[in-house]
Amino acid sequence: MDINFEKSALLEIDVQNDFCPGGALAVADGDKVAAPLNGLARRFAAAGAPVIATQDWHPAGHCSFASTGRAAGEGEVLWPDHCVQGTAGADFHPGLDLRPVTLILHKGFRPSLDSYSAFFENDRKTATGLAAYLKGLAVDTVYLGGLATDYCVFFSAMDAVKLRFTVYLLRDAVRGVNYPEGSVEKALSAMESAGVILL
Ligand code: VGL
Ligand code: ZN
Repeated sequence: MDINFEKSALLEIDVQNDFCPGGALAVADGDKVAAPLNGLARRFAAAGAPVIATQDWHPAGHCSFASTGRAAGEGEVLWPDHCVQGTAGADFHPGLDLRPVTLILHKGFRPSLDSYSAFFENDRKTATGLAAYLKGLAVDTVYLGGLATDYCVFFSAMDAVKLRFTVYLLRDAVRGVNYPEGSVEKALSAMESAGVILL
């Protein structure tokens, strides 16, 4: 793969224990994204290019947890308790090499607001600061992988397109929840239609 490291960043989305087999919100084969991400991250690091790892980072009792007893809004999905700050489930999967990572970004830490995207929270207005960070480094192209294809990877990719980054999705470095059934296929075709380049 020919990469312009001067203008590119690698985004490793939510490669955390709770999204891997045995975790609270396990994604099938979620742990398999680590190896391809590591290979690419080492190439970015060797070139001095930014590698950002995001961490879903919820306080206990977070609004996205079904355990709150809250009714889900229209089209909203509530989840089992997952990625609670400071727990083993919130830790990065041990297979993810953190040495090449230049920035760890926590998201979803506000009690009453969730954040699927690495760029904007689910109110679609509150910035995480990632766009400003990347613009500050003169990055115009992002390579994306991680978990989950149909949620955090999807929303991150769509926001990156809206922010006018060139966006490459690392097809072998993503896995999905696929809830509701068919959501992975739907997410992949929506990303392609929006201009995300599948690698
Ligand atoms: C995610 C559901 C809830 C994800 C995070 O990382 O895709 N999905 N929180
Ligand atoms: Zn979450």
